[in-house]
Amino acid sequence: MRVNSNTKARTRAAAGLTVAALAAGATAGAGPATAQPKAAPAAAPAADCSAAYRIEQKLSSGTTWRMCWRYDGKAGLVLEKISYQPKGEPKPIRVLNSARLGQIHVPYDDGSVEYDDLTGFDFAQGLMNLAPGECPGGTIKSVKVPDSWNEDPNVKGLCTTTRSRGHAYRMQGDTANKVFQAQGKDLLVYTVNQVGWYEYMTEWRFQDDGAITMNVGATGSLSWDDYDAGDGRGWPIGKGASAKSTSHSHNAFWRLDFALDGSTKNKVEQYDSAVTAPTRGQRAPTTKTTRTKVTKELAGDSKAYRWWRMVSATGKNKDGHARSYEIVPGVTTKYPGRSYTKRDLYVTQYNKCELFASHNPGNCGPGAGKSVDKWVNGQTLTHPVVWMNIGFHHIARDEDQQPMPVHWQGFSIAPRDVTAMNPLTPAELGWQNGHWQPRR
Ligand SMILES: [Cu+2]
Repeated sequence: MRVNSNTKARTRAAAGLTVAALAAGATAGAGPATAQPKAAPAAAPAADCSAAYRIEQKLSSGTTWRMCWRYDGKAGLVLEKISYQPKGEPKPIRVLNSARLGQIHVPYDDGSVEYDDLTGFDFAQGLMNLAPGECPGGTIKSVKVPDSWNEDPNVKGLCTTTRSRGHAYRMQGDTANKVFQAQGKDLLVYTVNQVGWYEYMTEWRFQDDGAITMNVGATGSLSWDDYDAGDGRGWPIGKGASAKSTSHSHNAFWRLDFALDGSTKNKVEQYDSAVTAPTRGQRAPTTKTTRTKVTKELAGDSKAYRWWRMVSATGKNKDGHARSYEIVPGVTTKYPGRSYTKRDLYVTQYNKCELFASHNPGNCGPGAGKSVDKWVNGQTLTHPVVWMNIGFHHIARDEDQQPMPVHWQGFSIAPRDVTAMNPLTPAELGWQNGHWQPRR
């Protein structure tokens, strides 16, 4: 059982003090996170939001990400109007209207309890102050929590920073001493939300190659009241076998409202490949890939050789190919215990009332249902919304104390034909598009 709201409020107040004490102990102005927000460049397009709610980062490799943020009383951080502008593109390319969590569902293995952390357990209220050192090299923005329980509703809770991710590419040139290589850079945007004993990191990673990776990391502490799994559904975590932590699942949902090239009339496609053993005369097995156009709402499952993409209704790259974003599912342990966790991916027709994958608070009309699986009912997709369900079965281990190391779950979306070439192609190689001929 988790702590109740009152206890949790006390817990959070105590944690807040810790952060304040840390901040007070730091030398004023010394932390990298105290860097001043950068002024918007003169060439910035018409603002989609006021400066306080704008995130704009030009990465050293030349790619600029732009977006607006707001903070929802249940969903927490919501990123909107997200656009990507690699070097060489004359203007920002809109990718998403809105990107946010859609639920974190936490059922315990012994059947004693399950939590819907966003809609039922005050995930958004639990926004935590970040110490400067938690946002290395970045900026911590102040977030006003709607209907805050605290005297001061403002939390220094949103970090935007950059991080290296290692090689973006490497290629040996045609002379022995020429190596083309680049180190990838990412914009990171994250918050930490406390729910009971847990602290969830909601991390959005915007890569300079156009990919977006979204992850939820769970840390904090194992639930203190769950140390007595006498029914054999836990794992011993203290000396001997007296303290057992009940195993449970974290089923995280994301809701992505795409708007490729500024239009929500995107098309969904599913690709499946089948591998066939060699027939007489063939030297190797053959693989055939087929495309299925998804024109109606979908409840889909991840599997080997399957992927989906969202295709722009209007935009083409300089090769004349329709722009798209591929959905790259992450590692998941699908929880079959509830109707809404039974499938990995849902695509629903946009409905402004459909915001949470389970226990949706809004009344979306008679018979509409309260969970995402119910909203897949055959509607034609003219404005598809993607819901991704990534599950993690948490069987505690001795190393989970103390604090519990962050365990991550999430997935990516990756550009497919958004640009005609690698968006990080160095100028010298810009001519090597398609079946190029060696130059003499
Ligand atoms: Cu857990």
